[in-house]
Amino acid sequence: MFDKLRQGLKGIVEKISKTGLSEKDLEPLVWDLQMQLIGSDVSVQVAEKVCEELRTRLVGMEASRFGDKSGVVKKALKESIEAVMQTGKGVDLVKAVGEAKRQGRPYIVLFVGINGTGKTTSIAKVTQLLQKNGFSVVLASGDTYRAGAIEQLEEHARRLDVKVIRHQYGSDAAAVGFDAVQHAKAKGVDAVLIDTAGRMQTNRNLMDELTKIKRVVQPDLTIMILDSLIGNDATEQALTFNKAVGFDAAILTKVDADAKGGSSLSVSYLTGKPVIYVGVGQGYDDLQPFDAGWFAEKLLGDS
Ligand SMILES: Nc1nc2c(ncn2[C@@H]2O[C@H](COP(=O)(O)OP(=O)(O)OP(=O)(O)O)[C@@H](O)[C@H]2O)c(=O)[nH]1
Ligand SMILES: [Mg+2]
Repeated sequence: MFDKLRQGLKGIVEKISKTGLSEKDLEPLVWDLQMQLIGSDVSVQVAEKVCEELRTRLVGMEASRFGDKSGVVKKALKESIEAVMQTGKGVDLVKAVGEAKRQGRPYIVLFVGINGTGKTTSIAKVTQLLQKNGFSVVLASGDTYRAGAIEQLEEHARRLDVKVIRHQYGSDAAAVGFDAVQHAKAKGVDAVLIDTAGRMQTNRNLMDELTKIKRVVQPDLTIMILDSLIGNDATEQALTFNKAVGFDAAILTKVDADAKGGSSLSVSYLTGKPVIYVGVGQGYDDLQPFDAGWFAEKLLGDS
C-alpha cells in the first residue's frame, strides 16, 4: 500500500537530513518533494501546499540541537501531511448509527460514484462492519440500471444474511430507497444502505436522478466511492459530484493495488470532505478506517 509514495518520501527525508536547514539548502529538496508527490498522484495544488507546510516547519530550525536529524525531518513532513489533510470533522459511522438507534430511527447511507469504483462491494463491507458492531442492516437495490446489478447486491446480501429491497430494472431508484427506509422503520432495522447505479459526472440525467434520490430518502450520510487507481481523476470526480449532488465523506477503494496513493491526500484537501475508509481488497473485511494520522504514519512510520 502506498509503496511508491512511501519510498519517495523516505528518499527525501534522507536527503534533507544530510543538508542544512536554510532556505537555500532546502529549496532544491523541497522541489524534489513536490515532484515526488505529483508523480504519486497528488495534485499540483496539494503538493505545493504540503511543501509550503514543510518549508515553514523546517527553515531555520536549529537541527544541530537534535541528535536525530532524520527523525526531526520525518516528524515535520508527517505534520505537514496531516495539516493538509485535516479537513474538518471526520465521520464516525458506527457511532452515528448507534446514535440514530438510540433516537429510535434508522440511519440512512447513500452510496454514489462512477461506474465500477466499488460502490456495491463497499456496501457489503460496511454491512459486515455494522453487523460486527451489533447493528441490523437492510440494503436498497437502487441500481435499477445496469444489467445484473440487483442480482449482484442480492448475492452479497445472501452471504451476509441481510434483506434487500428491490424493484424491477428500469424503475425509479428513489422509490426503492424510500421503500427500504419504510421497511427499516416498520421492522426496527438500524441502518439502510442504498446502492446506486454508477454514473459519469458528466451525465446530467443520472446526476439529476441522484439529487432526486437524496431529496426523497434524506440520507444521514452520502458517501462518495472513489477508485484510487485512477489517480487525479478521482479528485476531479469528487469535485464534480460534490458540486452537483453533494457528499459528506469518501471511501477510497482498491488502495491495495495502488502503489502511489496520492489521491487520498488530494481528495480530502480539495473537497474538504474526509476520506473515512479505504478499501484494501475484495473481501468483506478489507475495509480500513482512514484518517490523516494513520495515513501519515503509514507513509513515514518505521514499520
Ligand atoms: N482490489 C480491490 N478490488 C476492489 C475493491 N473494491 C472493489 N473492488 C473490485 O472492483 C470491482 C467493481 O466493484 P463493484 O463493487 O461492483 O463496483 P460498483 O461501483 O458497484 O460498480 P457499478 O455498479 O458497475 O457502477 C469488483 O471486481 C470488486 O471486487 C478494493 O478495495 N480492492
Ligand atoms: Mg454496483
